[in-house]
Amino acid sequence: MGVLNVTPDSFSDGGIYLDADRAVDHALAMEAAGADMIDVGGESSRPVGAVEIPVEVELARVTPVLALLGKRLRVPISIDTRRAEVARVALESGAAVINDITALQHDCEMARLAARTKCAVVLMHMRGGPANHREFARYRDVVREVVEYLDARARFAAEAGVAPSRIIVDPGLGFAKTAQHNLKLLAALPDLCALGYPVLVGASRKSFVARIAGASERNLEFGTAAANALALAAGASIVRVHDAAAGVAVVRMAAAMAGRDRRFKRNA
Ligand code: PMM
Repeated sequence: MGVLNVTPDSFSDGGIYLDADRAVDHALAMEAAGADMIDVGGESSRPVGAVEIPVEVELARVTPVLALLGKRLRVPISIDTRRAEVARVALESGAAVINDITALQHDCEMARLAARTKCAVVLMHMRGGPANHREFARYRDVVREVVEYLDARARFAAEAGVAPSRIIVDPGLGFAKTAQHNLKLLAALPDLCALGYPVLVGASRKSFVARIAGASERNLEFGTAAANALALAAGASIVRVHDAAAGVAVVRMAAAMAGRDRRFKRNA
């Protein structure tokens, strides 16, 4: 999943793709690099000081990009939003996935929309909101609490009419989590996979990667690649990345090592 943040203030790529034509070029380049899905977001979830924007602003950022992408992109589009109004417009422009970092909790219309349109839904774990989640990074047992939360949110989605086969879960690395919490969750991904839904992991360029691997561009990219490779080996199905070419190389290598590349079957 290649990330397309159409925001002035996102953590790692804020401001770069606010211009719709540049955003579209970047999405097409990620597709050409092998990305299987493009995640379009118009609201920053930047850890410090993320400012709540009106829904009109979010719509004004993503609508032109979605309109252009709908005609040109072959891979599915995912819309990264907490708001049903934004998701509805995106789905009408051809998006196939709602990526909701509040796991359908922020907007009570979201579950109904997902059920009605039969789109896929990413349910991510977070506590608090984009502006204040850091204050909520306290757990007795982070793995158990995240797994139980996502289990409950998936049940909620299914009860609202979302087919279980369209549900994806995400531990929400960096959202109300310290570096230690993120490491515990990455190590325990098989527990999350045991819920039976595909697992999405978003480690790309997050501050815990910078803290552990180093904050230079190169260190961030290698740190991201290492986190993604091990997440895939532990059962993750989707990695959300800013550098699609690097992400695709990691996914291909991990898939081949797991025996899923037909060209290199182990017993061939
Ligand atoms: N991270 C960010 C934004 N959206 N969505 C999902 N499902 N999982 C994530 O980990 C996630 C997300 C924040 O990262 P960015 O601002 O660098 O895109």
